[in-house]
Amino acid sequence: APLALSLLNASASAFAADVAEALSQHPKRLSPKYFYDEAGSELFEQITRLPEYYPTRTELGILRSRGKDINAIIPKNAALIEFGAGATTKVRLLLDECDVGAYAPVDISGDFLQAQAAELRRDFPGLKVLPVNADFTAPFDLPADIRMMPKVGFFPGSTLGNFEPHEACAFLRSARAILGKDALMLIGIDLEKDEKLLHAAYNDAAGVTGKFNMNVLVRINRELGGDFDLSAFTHRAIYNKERHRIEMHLIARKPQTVHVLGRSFAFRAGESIHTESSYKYSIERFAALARGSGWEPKASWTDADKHFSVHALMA
Ligand code: AVJ
Repeated sequence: APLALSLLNASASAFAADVAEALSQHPKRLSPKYFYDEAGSELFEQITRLPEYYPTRTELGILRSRGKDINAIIPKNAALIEFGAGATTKVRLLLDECDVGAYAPVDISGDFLQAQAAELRRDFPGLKVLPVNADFTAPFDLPADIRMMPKVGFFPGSTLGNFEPHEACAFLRSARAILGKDALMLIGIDLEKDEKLLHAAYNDAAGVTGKFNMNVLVRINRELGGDFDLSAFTHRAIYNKERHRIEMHLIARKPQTVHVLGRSFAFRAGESIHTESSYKYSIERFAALARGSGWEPKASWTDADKHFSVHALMA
């Protein structure tokens, strides 16, 4: 049977185990890493262009306007290691402005990496492009060619905000161990702001974020043989002020029982699956988190409205 065959696939079984465990939690939850199948990645690219979703364009504006300041503090002929390299828009801004000798995008999706690497080699002939196919949340080996070069980590997009604070600290410690002493790290961090702006950014009028959120149920149905009735769930993003985080939820409209992998999960009307947290920091709270993980804040830049920030940390 196709389901049995697909479950033989190692990643499908990891997906299956994670989903079964997460839906058994109280409250029910799912890991945001499972949003990014092909449809989810495309929906996220659409989100970055939504008028309400300010983070991407604001961070690009900072990287563009502060490129010279960033170049002034990174070591010459640096090796740039990007954690979770998606689209290359942001790194191209750094490559245009900064003296970078090598670029090592680290991502779990190998084919996407290879395609992007080929384009970068074409556009930046002098640059060594060394893709690393790995899960950046766990230790990985840097390519031999860059081990003797000064290292600069790059983690844009406030993707660090998807981690619980203790996980963010653990990731920053791990990145420091991988990059080594004297390394620099450039990190994009979304800043706390007017709740109306935060709420709009995750509940866009066009409903793209809702489709992005629902897509994880589509993926569970397709890849794990689940029977989620998509019309029986609705997207909601709330700002949890005391936790400083946007929470994305899928709310059950009515009582129902869902079956996945031979297990059944009962939902009360109004019960939610917590599918993602996006933590929002202040400059000071992020600096404290960085220090707690062994990094020393060296500089930070924001846009004029202080909606978003880019931080330079020293190992
Ligand atoms: C890619 C994780 C930074 O948290 O803002 C966008 C993902 N979720 N809209 C974010 C997301 C809903 C985004 N990150």
